[in-house]
Amino acid sequence: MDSQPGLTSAACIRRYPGNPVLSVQDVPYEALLVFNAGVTRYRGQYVMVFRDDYGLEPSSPYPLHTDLGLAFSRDGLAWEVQPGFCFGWHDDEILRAYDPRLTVLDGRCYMAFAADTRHGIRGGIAVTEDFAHFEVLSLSLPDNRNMVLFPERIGGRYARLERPFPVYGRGGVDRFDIWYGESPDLRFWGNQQLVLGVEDVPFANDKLGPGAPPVKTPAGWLTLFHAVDRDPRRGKNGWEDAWQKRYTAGIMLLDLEDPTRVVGMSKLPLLAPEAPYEVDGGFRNNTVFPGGMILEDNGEVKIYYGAADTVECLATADLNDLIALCASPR
Ligand code: BMA
Repeated sequence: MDSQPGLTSAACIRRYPGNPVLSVQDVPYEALLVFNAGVTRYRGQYVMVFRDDYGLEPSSPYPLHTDLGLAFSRDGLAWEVQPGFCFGWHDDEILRAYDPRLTVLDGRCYMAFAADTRHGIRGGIAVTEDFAHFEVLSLSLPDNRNMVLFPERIGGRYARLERPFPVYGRGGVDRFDIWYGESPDLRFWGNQQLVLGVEDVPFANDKLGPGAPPVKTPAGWLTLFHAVDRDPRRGKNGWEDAWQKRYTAGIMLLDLEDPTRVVGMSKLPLLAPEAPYEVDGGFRNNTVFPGGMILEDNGEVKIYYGAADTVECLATADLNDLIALCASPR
């Protein structure tokens, strides 16, 4: 499949009228692009760890640095950014950490993240209780990223979704799928199994990746993912000379006891780039990248996503509508 037609968001999706919920204007230190945040509720407040790309050389469209910033909120809508980066992880080998996803488990907050290193892209898991000190528990082999940790043990083991990047084995092009892995201690990971192949998602022709950490519902683990379609005819659409990809968000339900089993998946995107802040004026337009999902007591689901790799946004939907969207068996 070379290209995809226009894609639209599901009717049940409501974009927050105050979008974006976070942009560079809200950040009291150097910031050029703030996006792809992890968001959770922890100890009575909403917490957001966001990606901040900053510094630019005049001749290049690419930011020089990436670190992670921290914001708190009482309602998940208005955010107060804390002074300074909370996770600036780099040394001679590790170039940057980015795309955090937050999971509260046994009263502590775990952060899965991607790390660019001199020897490949790796998926990491760290733990914190105060967002000032993080202990890195594991770092995968390259190339792997988009890890999300489930909020409880499954079959007695910690569980995650992940997205390795096989190249030779998948024909030398992007064809990246979502996998499941488990661990006795969050340090050693194994028993990996395929969950969802890119060929099974009608609105993707390039790659997939886990989105927000899954949310437990009576119908299964509600799971967001990003899906990419690439069209070689797309030209300049952001800061780079060409940006051929479109990132949409998909939704599926995984079996509660055996999350390697997809019990239903929407055949259409949940969220597709349509709003001005998703399709225009950003670093990489036509990109929505979900990283946080919160189920409220009244059944509202908050979905946090990076838009155009430039700002952080919020959309909401009712839990029952999201479950209904997944009703079609895969
Ligand atoms: C992916 C990641 C994301 C980013 C997306 C679109 O590979 O780097 O952080 O949002 O590309 O640029």
